[in-house]
Amino acid sequence: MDKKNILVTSPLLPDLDEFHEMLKEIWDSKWVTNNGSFHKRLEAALCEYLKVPYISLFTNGTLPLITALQALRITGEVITTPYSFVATTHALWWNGIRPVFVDIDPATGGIDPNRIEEAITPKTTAIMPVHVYGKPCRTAEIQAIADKYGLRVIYDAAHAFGIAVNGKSILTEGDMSTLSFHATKVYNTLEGGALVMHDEKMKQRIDYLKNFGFAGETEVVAPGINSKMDEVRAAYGLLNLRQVDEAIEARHQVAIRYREALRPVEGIDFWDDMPGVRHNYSYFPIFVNAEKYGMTRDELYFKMKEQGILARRYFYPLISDFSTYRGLPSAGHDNLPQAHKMPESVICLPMHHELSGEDLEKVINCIQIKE
Ligand code: T4K
Repeated sequence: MDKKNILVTSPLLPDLDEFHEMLKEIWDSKWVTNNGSFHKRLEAALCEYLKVPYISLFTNGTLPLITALQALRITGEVITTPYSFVATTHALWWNGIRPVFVDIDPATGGIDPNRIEEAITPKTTAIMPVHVYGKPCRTAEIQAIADKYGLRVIYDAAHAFGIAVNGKSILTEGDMSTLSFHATKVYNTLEGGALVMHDEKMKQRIDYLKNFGFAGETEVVAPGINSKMDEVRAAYGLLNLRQVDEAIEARHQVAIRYREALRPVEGIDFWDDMPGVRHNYSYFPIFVNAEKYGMTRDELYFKMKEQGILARRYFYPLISDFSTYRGLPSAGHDNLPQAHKMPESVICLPMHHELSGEDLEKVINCIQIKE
């Protein structure tokens, strides 16, 4: 049944024959995990591709968040955005940190720097913004506040693979940035993720932390965790890196067509590319203005579903509305007026490298014909 549906995304898969060859190499070596040769090769290749000084591979995109907080010894309260995938806030909770939600900037979907200072208390130790949909946050303003109050900045850059602003990788902002290489991302290693840092000492510390804190056969230097990427996924990642530019360009063409077709549709808003930014087109969110469009977001969403178009309402509900976080003082609606609007109007349209022209037009027609 899924075959007939138009899915929101589709994983970028390496050529199976090439993957078999790499698997053969792994089988022959009998070295399947724990910093093997494919792991080392992928770290080096990603540093070069992403133009970042140091990277550490992980088993998914959640553990780098948890580990970065551990590595920087973040405690107390952390200022963050409620408009993200729930893993962002969970990472704080798993470290015994109280999330403090701050409203978002509707122009980027990211945290509003103008609202950060009023949320700082003597317990605040860090800021954890998200480049949601890969759209860069207002990083200079965030850093200026962090510098003024002596706070750390950890970016959840799960969506920001390959994003650069005026030629500089967005992943070099703040103290550290995390990536997700989940199957649904622009670049994937099935499951996987990474942490990007500025110096070798921190890279070493992270490498210890993701391997139980082992700093040698008999020495444990920290209460680490096991979040190492294995050789099979590292090999898969090396192959996918060869084709990711092509995949991003295919997504770019989809974005061009969506924008061209949907610009005249009253009540449907979307973002254009930002000047000087290399985007990755990981998501294509549209925002439905029910009054102008004549249908609510959910009416459109369910109409699409009936037609087999499985778009997604990322990120609805807002994290601060989940029962786990609803009781926090910063979760109140009055504190987050903008953040409450976005999840009520957003639909992420199907967006991936192999979306066919026919499927693309079917999605567009469904939105253009309002009945
Ligand atoms: N921070 C942020 C800002 C994040 O967005 C995420 C993850 C994280 C941190 C944590 O990173 P990870 O620990 O996950 O690496 C998906 C992903 O599971 C999740 O990685 C992602 N964000 C989130 C935004 O979306 P679901 O529950 O929506 O995925 P699911 O299974 O419904 O898949 C969506 C669509 O993708 C399907 O309708 C079809 C397609 N699909 C999916 C899979 C898994 C495929 O075609 N093949 C597949 O194998 O969460």
